Amino acid sequence: MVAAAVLDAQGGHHEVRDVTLRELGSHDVRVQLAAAGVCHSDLSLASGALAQPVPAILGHEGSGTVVAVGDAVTTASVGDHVVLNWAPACRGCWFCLAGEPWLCERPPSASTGPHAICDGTEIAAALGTGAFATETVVEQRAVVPIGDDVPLETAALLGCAVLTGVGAVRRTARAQPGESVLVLGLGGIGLSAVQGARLAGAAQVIAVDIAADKEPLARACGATEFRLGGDDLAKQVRELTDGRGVDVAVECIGRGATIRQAWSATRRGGRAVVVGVGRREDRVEFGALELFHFARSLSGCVYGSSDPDGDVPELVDHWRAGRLDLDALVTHRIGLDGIDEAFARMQRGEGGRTLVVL
Ligand code: PAD
Ligand code: ZN
Repeated sequence: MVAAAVLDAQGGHHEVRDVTLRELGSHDVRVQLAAAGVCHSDLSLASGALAQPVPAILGHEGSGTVVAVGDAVTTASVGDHVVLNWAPACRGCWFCLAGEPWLCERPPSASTGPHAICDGTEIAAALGTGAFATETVVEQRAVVPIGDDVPLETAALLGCAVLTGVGAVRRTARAQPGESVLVLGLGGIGLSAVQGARLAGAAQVIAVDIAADKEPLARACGATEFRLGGDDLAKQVRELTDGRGVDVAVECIGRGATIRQAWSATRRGGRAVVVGVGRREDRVEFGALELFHFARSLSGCVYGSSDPDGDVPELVDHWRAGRLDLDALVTHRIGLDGIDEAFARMQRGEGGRTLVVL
């Protein structure tokens, strides 16, 4: 039996239950989880802002130890420390072959049955990972082995926040040494984007949130300036950048209003990247003439345009060299019974990442 935090209904609460995981298929691995980060995407899946069949086990930012492998598994062995990958690549579809595996159109969960069962009820795994549990079963391509020297608990953050936030700056926006970077929204994703800007060698990293207590967290991650968000944000940012606006703006909230602010704070010819996952009905408006006048680009961003199989080991190397600080992202540690409270804290804009320690 495996203990799991089960969400019965969108808009409902989590309850910790004993569940039976699906049997190990020949291409599957069973992972005993060490930790799982609580991401805003989990909150969106729980609240109904994003579609999710229920009952479900959420959690997609996980790390742990492989405890069993199917007979056809070649990429992981029992005892390996691994990070979960919520967008595993098939390596054969059009997107994978075009070098954009984060857009892979053949997710593994499509082919498998229910993830778990409790009292005869089938339970889904959100994003195929189901990391809010003591163990999970995933396809081998959904795990990335890491070295035993990486602290297994904080390694969980590599599986979403760090890959996404660092990738948004370095891969999606291709920030260059000496550039100015604005990060709007300082949760786990935004704080990771701040670290991504530092890694990229940005000369100026302007961190913005509506919660003033994010300032020390942002500075610990490499922010050179902190500002409180508001309607005059673009003006504040122009004042900090010789009247031009930033080279790169990264929105890590997922609201039309803040996407618009990120766009307005970007210099002519600059790049605005939207990492935040917005609501279907939300809208962003800009004038048609603005596109010509400002010649900015605006792009969406899935998983930081990262390929976890290559990018997780690279991030681990940055951690080894002291250039990436995983501890600086974590402000709370909870058990499986603390997820609803972590969501409430997130809605109040409190703290950095919360880790469910398993
Ligand atoms: P979080 O809730 O921990 O952080 C969001 C932050 O934004 C908080 O610090 C808020 O205080 C702050 N905020 C809210 N409103 C404003 C505002 N008007 N101005 C300034 N700051 C504000 O979330 P997170 O860091 O876990 O995730 C951030 C987003 O990234 C969220 O939309 C999530 O779904 C998305 C995400 N995208 C991907 C992807 O692949 N694109 C992956 C993972 C997460
Ligand atoms: Zn996430």
